[in-house]
Amino acid sequence: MDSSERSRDRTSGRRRSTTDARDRDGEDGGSSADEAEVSEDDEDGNQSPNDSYPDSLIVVSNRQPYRHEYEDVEGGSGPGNGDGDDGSDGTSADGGEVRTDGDDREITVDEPAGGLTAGLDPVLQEASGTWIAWGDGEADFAVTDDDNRVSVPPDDESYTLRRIDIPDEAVEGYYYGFSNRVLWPLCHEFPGLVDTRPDDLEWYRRVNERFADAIVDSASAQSTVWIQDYHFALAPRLVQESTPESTTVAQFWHIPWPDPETFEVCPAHTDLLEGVLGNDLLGFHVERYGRQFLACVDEYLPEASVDRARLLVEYEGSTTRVVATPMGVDAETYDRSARSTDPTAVHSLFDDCTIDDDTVLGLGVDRLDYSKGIPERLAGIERFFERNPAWRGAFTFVQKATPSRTDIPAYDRYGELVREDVARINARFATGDWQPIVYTEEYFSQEELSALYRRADVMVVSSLLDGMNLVAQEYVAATVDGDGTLLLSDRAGAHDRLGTQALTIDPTDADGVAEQLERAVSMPRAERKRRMHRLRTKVFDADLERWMNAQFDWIARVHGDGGLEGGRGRYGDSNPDSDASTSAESADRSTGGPDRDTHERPPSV
Ligand code: GDG
Repeated sequence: MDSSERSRDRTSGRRRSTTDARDRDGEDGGSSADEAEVSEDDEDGNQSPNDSYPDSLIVVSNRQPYRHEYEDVEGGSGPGNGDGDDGSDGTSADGGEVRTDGDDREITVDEPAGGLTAGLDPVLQEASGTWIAWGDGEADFAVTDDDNRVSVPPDDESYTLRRIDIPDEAVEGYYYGFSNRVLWPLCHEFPGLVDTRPDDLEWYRRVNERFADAIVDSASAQSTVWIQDYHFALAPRLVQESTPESTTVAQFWHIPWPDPETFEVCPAHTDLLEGVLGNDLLGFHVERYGRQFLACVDEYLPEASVDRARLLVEYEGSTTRVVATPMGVDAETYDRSARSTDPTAVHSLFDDCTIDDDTVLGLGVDRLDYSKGIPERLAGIERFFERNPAWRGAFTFVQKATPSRTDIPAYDRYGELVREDVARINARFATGDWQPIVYTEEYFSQEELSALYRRADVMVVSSLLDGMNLVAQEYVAATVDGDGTLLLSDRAGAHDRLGTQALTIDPTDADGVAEQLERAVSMPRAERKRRMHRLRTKVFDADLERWMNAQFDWIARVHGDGGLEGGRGRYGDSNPDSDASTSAESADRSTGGPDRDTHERPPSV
């Protein structure tokens, strides 16, 4: 893979620590991998150290939790392939000191710094499991054993990272091709953006086979295989066919599932359904995606028997249970991070402009992805200034956009469109010392992002379709002063849970977005705080850990005590995630920090 490919997506920065390549040669690396294998292969039925996690857990994802890079003389290894597909967040902060010494190249390790990878890393550490992922780092295979395994974390080796070496051509076909030129636009209901190239499906198949082989090789009868996302629609069936009945195969699909009419556009759509039905458990963020999946099975796999009431599919002798478990964020970390920032820290984030302390600040944070509705949001902001000239100079909208998958033409065009819109709106409304939209494509550390979230008075999430949307939840978690308003698209999965306390928008209705912005900036402070207080309760109560536990609870029922009949894919009916508790502790989080003044400086709108 070339370095431009490596740097074209930028949402995956990591914390970085330094390892000397020489330390990894020979016995050192080999013995640590062996140790990890011993614990993984403990088949005596022993519980893993934390009983809430499955024994012999195998997590599979496109993105890996640790990436090894050669440190170059300029002092920067690329941030890798990341595109936030798994909701990962991260920083690209440099870790330890880097030394160069002739041909002895230093190797750095980028570590997960947020999102799903950071959330699962401690789980794998406690479960002593295995993580299988694409090894996309330049030095990844310099530190692995003959089976492409390395023990991680580097400073406290406790689980096995098994890397899949994917050649550049295969990456282009599987990742930048079928995954993101076909499945992503289809699942987000953009059939017009589907770009079907001749070899992409075949690469997708082959890479799925490679992953499936590695999974089967790592799995035992007691294993739980937990596959992440749409990059692996074909692997589950391959794994199911080659593992014992007692092995559990589960998958979480992080993006929406389309309706049957849209799904039919997908090449090999029945193969995909058969592949996904290799899972004992299939998770979505919200039930309607699961129902659309069932509708597709009903429509295109006549031999399958679909129980829509119980969300079950029987196909070729096995059963797949569909569940909805909405993903949360690591709310504690955003809260802590926001509390520890200096409120003036945001001043240093923008080189070319200053944002006054009394400016009312709107904020958008997104990958530059056509599903996020950024031009639609900008149209709403434009309408807001048309309707409310008194807010010129007093309200600024910061749009933080992270370039993603830029080698795909639809993404490149989208970036251009967004930049043109920003320039046009700024040219139309700017005054001598103020501009309505501050636009940046800089990558911010999680700390910087938290500071920005905390400072923002209004957050706008205007997705045209979004599996969940973590940004909305991160904003709430970081609003530690309890004062801020969320405008949330009714097409984001997050709306199902947060919609009653957020201000709902239809992103395609510019007037409606402008009206809700007006409402947000003129809302009495007491109402803003009341809404935010409730939002914070919801976000803290349904955080990342809660989501993982809900998934593991379901997984435990596949073959465990909760299963009614035993055997592959047999389940009980009730949802183990009762979703009931509202902790007093989390309800009290919207306290602390200085109170902000009311927004109502210009005449109310
Ligand atoms: C997919 C689904 C679902 C972005 N810029 C920076 C940065 N980010 C982080 C955000 C957030 C993540 O990227 C984006 O997550 P989203 O959920 O908003 O969207 P997708 O990337 O499309 O994720 C989505 C998710 O998977 C999980 O299942 O919610 O629906 O599309 O965490 O914070 N993080 C940092 N600096 C940036 O500049 N630190």
